[in-house]
Amino acid sequence: AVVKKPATTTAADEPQHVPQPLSKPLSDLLGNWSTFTFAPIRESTVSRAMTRRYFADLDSYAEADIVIVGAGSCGLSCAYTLGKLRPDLRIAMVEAGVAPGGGAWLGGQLFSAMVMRKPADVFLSDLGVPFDDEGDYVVVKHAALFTSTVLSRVLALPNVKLFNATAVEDLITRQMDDGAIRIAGVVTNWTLVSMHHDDQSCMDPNTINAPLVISTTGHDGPFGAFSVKRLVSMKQIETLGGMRGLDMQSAEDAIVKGTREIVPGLIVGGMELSEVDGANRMGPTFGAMALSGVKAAEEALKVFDL
Ligand code: AHZ
Repeated sequence: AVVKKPATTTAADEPQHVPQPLSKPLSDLLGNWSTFTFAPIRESTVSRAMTRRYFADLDSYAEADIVIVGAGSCGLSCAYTLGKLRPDLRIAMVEAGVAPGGGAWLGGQLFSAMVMRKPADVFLSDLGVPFDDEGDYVVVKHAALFTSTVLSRVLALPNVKLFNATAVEDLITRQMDDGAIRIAGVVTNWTLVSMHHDDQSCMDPNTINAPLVISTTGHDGPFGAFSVKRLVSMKQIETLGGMRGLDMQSAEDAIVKGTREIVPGLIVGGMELSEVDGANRMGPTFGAMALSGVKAAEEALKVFDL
């Protein structure tokens, strides 16, 4: 069981305007274009509107319940499932890129459509993403429809904060009574700052403490498989199995079944897991990424003793 730390206030605690559909055409409400003008503004007001919220979130999420590393299809599916099931848990998502979504903006091979094998269609239905039913598999007309929908659902949750353009650069560890190591959070830095580690003398990183980290950083590459590569270098796992060649039939089952807590405090899902287990890649079929995210969320709830 995990002890939750008290939260401070977050930017999400501020009252939000609830949008209402308009009863008239927009231009009726905007008035005459010849006399059109925006409400007044001062530059510092814009800066403060953004920085106040960002720093309130940094303050609040310095103690999170869960950190999800990587906002690709697996990480986003996980955040959606967890954030919706447990509004009491405060979830920080950390994404190295400016644009969240990872490899799921195209269906693969540079074509638009996204294929998901059944039973991943249940996840699409829950999200409200339409698809063509082709029997054993379904097709979303554009991968960006899936990615933008899951992203918008995640960002609308009051208990999830996405820190994008922020890379996880190390893991926080704690020694337990039996001598074993538990992962207890992440070390982060802004990507642009970290690019200058070589030409600046000292760049101190930021941190997020959390009793549980879910890593979904994708297969190996310049950024990918970050957490599991770090587990090897800190001698918490002996070696990586290395992602194997493409086999759609077997790869997706292996990723979903294998999604689990790899070392205490660190759950690994999505293609990062293929590097641990030596699982095959599946190429452009995305059901396993969605359902590995769902399973990672359920594994996380076990850690929270529920
Ligand atoms: O930017 C990365 C991407 O958005 C992000 N990421 C990686 N390292 C990070 C770090 N800190 C913060 N150190 C980091 N963020 O993680 C995200 C991974 O998304 P992804 O789409 O690459 O991974 P996924 O497992 O969600 O989906 C993989 C889908 C497949 S399968 C496949 C194949 O078989 O070849 N290829 C892809 C892209």
